[in-house]
Amino acid sequence: MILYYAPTACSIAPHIALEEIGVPFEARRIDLGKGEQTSPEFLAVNPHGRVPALVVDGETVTELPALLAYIAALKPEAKLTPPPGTLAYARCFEWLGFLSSSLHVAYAQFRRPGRFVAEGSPAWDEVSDAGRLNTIAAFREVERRLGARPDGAWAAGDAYSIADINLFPFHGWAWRLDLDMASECPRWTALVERMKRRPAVQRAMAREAAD
Ligand SMILES: N[C@@H](CCC(=O)N[C@@H](CS)C(=O)NCC(=O)O)C(=O)O
Repeated sequence: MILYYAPTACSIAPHIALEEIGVPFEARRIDLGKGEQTSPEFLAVNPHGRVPALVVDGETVTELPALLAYIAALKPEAKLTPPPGTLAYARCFEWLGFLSSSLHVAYAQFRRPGRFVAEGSPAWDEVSDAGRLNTIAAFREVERRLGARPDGAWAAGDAYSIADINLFPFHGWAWRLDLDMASECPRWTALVERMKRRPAVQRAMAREAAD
């Protein structure tokens, strides 16, 4: 398997998940700042021009929820999803859906308004500013949802899961929002700090920092 990732991007989520299950994989870095996601070489892998992309048996799989669910299912013993049929299982996929369809899209509106309005449009700044507020609202919604969990719990239940892994990268983007995460999102911050103590998380972070 080959994981295409970019440092500081959402692709650290499948990177962590692959480290958690301990299967062999190759990590290939894409420099978004240099526009490598639109290079002919990468577009041949993912014509959508985004990371993460996971190549399995010559086929490319994209979209965080699909990648995380796929990786978790590769090694059920790692228990990266709650048992199917439980409420925790529903919560886990509720997180993946919310993060993908609401938080990530709001952040894209903030940072990449070109996905919403034409380049040079007079609405550019207004769209981006509204995207920032939408992202802050989504961050507060994450904290509210985590606050409904008992102290010390993970996002989807008593056990660590791909829901926590999916929450990880977005927390790191808060500095761009000018949001003080320690005071605004203390539960999310504590969850991320707990994750950083996991060897798999440390391995993924170290690889992305070193490459
Ligand atoms: N819906 C996609 C979103 C992927 C995405 O937007 N990735 C960003 C990095 S976090 C990216 O590749 N951006 C490059 C670009 O927009 O040019 C997913 O869930 O994987």
